[in-house]
Amino acid sequence: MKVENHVSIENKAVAKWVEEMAELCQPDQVVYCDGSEKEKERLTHQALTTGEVELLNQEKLPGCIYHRSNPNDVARTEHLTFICTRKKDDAGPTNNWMDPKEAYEKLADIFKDSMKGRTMYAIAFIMGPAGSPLSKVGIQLTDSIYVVLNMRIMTRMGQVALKQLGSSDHFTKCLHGKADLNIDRRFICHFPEDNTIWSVGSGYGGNALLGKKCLALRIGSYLGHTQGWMAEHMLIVGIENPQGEIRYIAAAFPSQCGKTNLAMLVPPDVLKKKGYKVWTVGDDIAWLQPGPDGRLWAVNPEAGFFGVAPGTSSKSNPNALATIQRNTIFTNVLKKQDGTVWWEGMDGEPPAEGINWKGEHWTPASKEKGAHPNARFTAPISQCPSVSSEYDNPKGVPISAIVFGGRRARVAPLVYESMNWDHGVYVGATMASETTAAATGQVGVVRRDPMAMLPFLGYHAGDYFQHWFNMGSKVKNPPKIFHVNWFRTDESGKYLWPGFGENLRVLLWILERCEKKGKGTQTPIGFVPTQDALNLEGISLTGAQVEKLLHVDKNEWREELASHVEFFKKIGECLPKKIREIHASLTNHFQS
Ligand code: GTP
Ligand code: SPV
Ligand code: MN
Repeated sequence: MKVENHVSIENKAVAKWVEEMAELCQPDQVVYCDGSEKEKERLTHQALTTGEVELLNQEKLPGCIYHRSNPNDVARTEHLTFICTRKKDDAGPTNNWMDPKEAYEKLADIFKDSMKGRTMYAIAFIMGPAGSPLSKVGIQLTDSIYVVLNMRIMTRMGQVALKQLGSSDHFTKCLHGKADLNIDRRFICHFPEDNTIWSVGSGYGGNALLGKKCLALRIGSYLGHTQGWMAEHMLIVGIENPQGEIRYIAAAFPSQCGKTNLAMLVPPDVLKKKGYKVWTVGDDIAWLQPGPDGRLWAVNPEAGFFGVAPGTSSKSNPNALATIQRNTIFTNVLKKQDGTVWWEGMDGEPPAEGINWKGEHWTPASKEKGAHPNARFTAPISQCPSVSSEYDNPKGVPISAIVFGGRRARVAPLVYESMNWDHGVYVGATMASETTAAATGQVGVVRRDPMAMLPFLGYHAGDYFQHWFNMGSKVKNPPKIFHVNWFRTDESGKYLWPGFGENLRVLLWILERCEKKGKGTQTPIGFVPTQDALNLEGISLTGAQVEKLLHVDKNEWREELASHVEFFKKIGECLPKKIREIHASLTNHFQS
């Protein structure tokens, strides 16, 4: 087996592990990546020759490439994702579990000789800013150039990561292989006790870019639980007021529920004119830890966006659109005749024809969508016009408010503030959302998705809730906790709230509440803005619409609280007593 070193591998633990995995997978050669521009060019060139990626119009989209994944491999597969702890109970009732020994054997069978005729790339990467005490180093092995090219956008990769690792053997071992992309031989297995991830049979997003959901959330949440920090499915955004002060908010919404959009929000004109600005720190994942000043601090472990393309337009998310004009990888969107790209919900008329996400000729009359609903762009955060100067700060940013949210046509008001940290944890733990195309399976079904982490927890959900309670007592000035819902509808199914940039109005109320200023009415579920508390200058909403948006319907909430009990049953004995106590007290509030 040939080994190509573009970096010098002095770390013995790394070299030994790579050798063992190469022995298993039998690639023709092993290539250690350095993360350089030259390497990117070389790999892109190779992937173009095999058709793994296609070149887009280099005049209009410089540095951009296109990838079409296997049509059976276009979203995360939650039913094929496993937490492999020695004790089944440690994975908890919300995760699929496999015995580690069985999982290693089963996957080794699939990995065995699977890279014959292929190259194995070894990618050292950091999740988190270089030099941050919160950062973690991983080594990913993969037989997909598409994955390497994505990892170099999404993470700090190559030399910089090996330098940070030094001679330490503390790194997450991430083995990834496409094998034959057979869904019956697809498994995404996490071994938190061994700091190891094995993923086989998929080349898509969260299944294959192992630094993202696998390391930064599943392994991360497990490490956070043992080490006293938190790994969360949260965006991080900074709001600058006209006085030039910036406050940071972290918000957890399930997949395809608006994190990227909120993270890159463009203020509506009336607020822009007053001097409000919005800064993007992260759009998907936050690692949070108590700071020495008694506040909670957050870093974004990623260096890029793996964002949902459909629905991205100059109206909904102009910052995203500006970010993806160069050096971007487009996956499963529609490729136009002129070598540019299109998706449903983009500006202007649909193109007269193109090649759709399945590789078929497409016209607006086609039954099939042009872009897959979970089509994505991969782009460096540094290209975002609203990128925060703090995104690379090893210390992170202090968090003033935590926001939970989901897609709820009914029940949940536009915004409400929890009564205190513990009640806020309850709000997060019992949140629910309608399912989306980010994972395979039915779309539009309401499911409980605690803290938007249901598919991303690396341990028992009950212990996770307790960890949240404990973190609150570790932080002297914990952030206030809120819940938002941009997706409430009227009788005809239309969204009541205009959303997108207008969401800043809600964030401003949230920040006012953090400073004990904004006006709120107490309801049994917490504080909602008074009718006049939200700044609605320049948008046309009637008083009746605002009332509907903020309404807390007693009957709906009684039903909602009753259904929480079903969820508690699922969590079982590990459910913290405090959750039941808060449930009892909320139920009481609704007795009258
Ligand atoms: P993941 O990357 O899967 O974690 O998704 P995300 O949470 O980052 O969601 P994203 O911002 O990409 O938005 C997903 C979909 O929700 C897109 O189709 C958006 O257009 C839509 N969306 C986002 N914000 C709003 C909003 O405020 N109102 C409405 N109605 N739709 C929104
Ligand atoms: C999500 O599904 O929450 C994503 C996309 O951010 S993936 O990387 O595929 O998990
Ligand atoms: Mn996500």
